[in-house]
Amino acid sequence: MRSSSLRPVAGLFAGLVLSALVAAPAVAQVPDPGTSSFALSPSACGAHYVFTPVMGTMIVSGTLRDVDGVAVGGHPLSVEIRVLSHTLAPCGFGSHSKSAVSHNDGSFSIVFDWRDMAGYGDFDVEVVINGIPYALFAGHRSTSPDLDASGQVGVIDVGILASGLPPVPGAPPAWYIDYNCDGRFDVLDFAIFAQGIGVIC
Ligand SMILES: [Ca+2]
Repeated sequence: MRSSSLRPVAGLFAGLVLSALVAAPAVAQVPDPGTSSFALSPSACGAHYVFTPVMGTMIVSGTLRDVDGVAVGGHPLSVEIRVLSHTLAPCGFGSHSKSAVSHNDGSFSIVFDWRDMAGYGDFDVEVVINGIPYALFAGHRSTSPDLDASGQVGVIDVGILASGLPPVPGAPPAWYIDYNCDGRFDVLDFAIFAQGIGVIC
């Protein structure tokens, strides 16, 4: 008696499940690390980035694709900068973590500039999707005129600059004061350093 009264309900439930399955939209596309592609823009100095108010950007770009190689649009992702050493820090309103949403063709592009990279030091860049690391660019470093990452260029930065000078003439300077990456410190590097003087970020 009881089971027969449940039968119509069970049938109705099965019907609802079936219609839901038939009417269900396609499963949301999930970016696949194997088919998606990621790139880090090269700097003028290779893995050594220089950020000043008038020069220096770092672009992390790529295309998200699902396991079948189909572009995944409208998907959120973030790019994280992992600071490994020294004073590297966000400048002013900048950030070491930036987010984007992939375009319809799966592409995305995130730009870091001088407001995001004060100080100097080594860092890795990681692309994170759904909390999972999808790409890692390791072994990079950056420098700026604001060597102590205080938000402005002052006497402490000049002191750090001086500490990076070569111990003997002709020897290479510390990498973080060789702003134009030519292996020596001269007036050209100081001119780049001076771009940060008077600029508060
Ligand atoms: Ca130089």
